[in-house]
Amino acid sequence: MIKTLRLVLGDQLSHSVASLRTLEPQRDIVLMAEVEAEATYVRHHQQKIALVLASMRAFAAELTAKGVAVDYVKLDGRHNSGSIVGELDRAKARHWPERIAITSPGEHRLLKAIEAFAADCAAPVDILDDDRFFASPGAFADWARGRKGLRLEHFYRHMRRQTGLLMDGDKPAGGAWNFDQSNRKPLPEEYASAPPLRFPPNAETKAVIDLVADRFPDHFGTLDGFPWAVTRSQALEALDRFIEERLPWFGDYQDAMAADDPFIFHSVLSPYLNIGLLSPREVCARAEKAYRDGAVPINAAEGFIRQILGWREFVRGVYWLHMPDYARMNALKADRPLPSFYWTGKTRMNCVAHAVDTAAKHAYGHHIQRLMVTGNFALLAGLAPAEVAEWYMIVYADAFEWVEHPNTIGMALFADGGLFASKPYAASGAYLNRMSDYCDACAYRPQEKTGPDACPFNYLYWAFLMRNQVKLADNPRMRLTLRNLDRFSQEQRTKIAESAKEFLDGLG
Ligand code: FAD
Ligand code: DLZ
Ligand code: SF4
Repeated sequence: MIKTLRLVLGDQLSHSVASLRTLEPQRDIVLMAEVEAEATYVRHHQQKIALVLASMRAFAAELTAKGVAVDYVKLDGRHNSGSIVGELDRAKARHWPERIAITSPGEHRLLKAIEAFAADCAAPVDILDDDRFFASPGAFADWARGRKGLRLEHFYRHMRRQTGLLMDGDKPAGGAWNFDQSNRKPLPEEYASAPPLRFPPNAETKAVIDLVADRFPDHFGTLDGFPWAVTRSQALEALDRFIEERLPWFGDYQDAMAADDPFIFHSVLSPYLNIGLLSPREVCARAEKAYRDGAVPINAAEGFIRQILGWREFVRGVYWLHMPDYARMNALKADRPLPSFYWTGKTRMNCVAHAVDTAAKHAYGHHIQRLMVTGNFALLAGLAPAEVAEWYMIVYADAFEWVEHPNTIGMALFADGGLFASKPYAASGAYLNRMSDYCDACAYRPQEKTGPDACPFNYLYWAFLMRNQVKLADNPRMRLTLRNLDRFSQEQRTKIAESAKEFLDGLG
């Protein structure tokens, strides 16, 4: 009889993950299972499924090479039950373990399923905290307790002090907590950025790619040119390359967008962080070292570390504090169905077409593309938050609910009523025109406010404010904007409403 059956999920591919920490190779068995349900509870991008399964196989091979017994269930294995809990049941019957160890899953739905399994299981089941993060859900809840609004900046400073990252004694390195003001530059006409490292698939990864193509042919996106690292050592190479070649300019151009450059100076490390090939601690430590060594400026190191030590931890805290209700929030009562161009990219809006195309080809979009193009459009057009959240879960390789839900429902759509965003991230075409080159080749004109040639973001922006004026009236950060709206003549309002109606009716 084996002592402990240890489950490792597809986003827990860290050798130090809690369920492996006290592993006794002679007496324990590690269970890893490829299951249909995890690929289809939302119909993930084909590249995401291939990334997770290929990385699981590589991780299992690493464990086996270390002398660990791994019970690995393949997707096309005989009698595969199709679900994680089904595979736990089958493994229990195969091995009769004394106990079962599971690192707490990253998504609420799977945690509930595993808790139900544990309640019914004759052997004790230890559901262990996933401590690969800087802050546990409990520590976040302690920090949040009694606060009126949850603000990233307060949490981030708390985390800087707690971890000592970018701190000189009790003072922030570089003399300020936040260098965001210098991180909003549009790209110059001429610039050069090195693209992220690509990793040609080995035979096992190719087999997974074929399997995914066979089993999930209708899922969004393409598998062509699958570029992803599937092992920790490859992910470390990708990290090295980013620190050397892109981090120095990350800060300056963090908010910029370019039609021909989907990655610009971004790290493209989120899938590796989210499935456990890299740890947030080591990634932040590398960025800090580059700053201390004089290789990157403070606005780059700080801007990058803030995303991981700040935003990534913060949104996870919000998720666990408010699930399951969070997934259903709809403070602005938005109910328009997702237009088909979110899948096909067939729209005259060049910025949106590019965002969808980048998602299909690369299973990627950088933050401003997600927030200010597809997110902003969804906010302005009043798309139903649950449909939008499902879209974001589907189209990106890094999508996991704990990070995707707060970013979509809270940050992009303000559907949580401003739980942590101090105002909606609504913007007209002027913002997109300033921060990107999409408008140059667009059928619409960013300078025109209404009418058939006007950029839809322009009239949808004001129509959004008109529609939500009462709901937003008490928001101090909206006062100036709403005062501007009050100055509009009835004729201007009518033109905006007509243009918006015509455009939205045309969405079908
Ligand atoms: P970089 O720009 O290089 O940033 C470095 C790292 O910081 C990222 O790898 C990521 O781990 C972290 N990070 C940056 N911004 C955020 C943020 N807002 N929240 C949490 N972590 C952040 N990120 C996901 O990992 N998974 C998602 O499913 C996801 N969904 C999103 C949905 C919407 C609507 C929006 C607006 C943002 C979403 N994000 C999500 C956050 C962010 O857009 C991605 O983390 C980032 O674009 C990943 O690309 P990168 O690795 O090149 O990031
Ligand atoms: C994303 C994913 C996919 C596509 N497939 C599997 C799988 O077959 N087996 C597995 O253990 N994990 C998979 N995952 C990751 C899970 O969806 C993830 O662990 C949960 O969403 C919790 O974050
Ligand atoms: Fe997007 Fe408007 Fe610019 Fe066209 S004109 S690319 S729709 S912002």
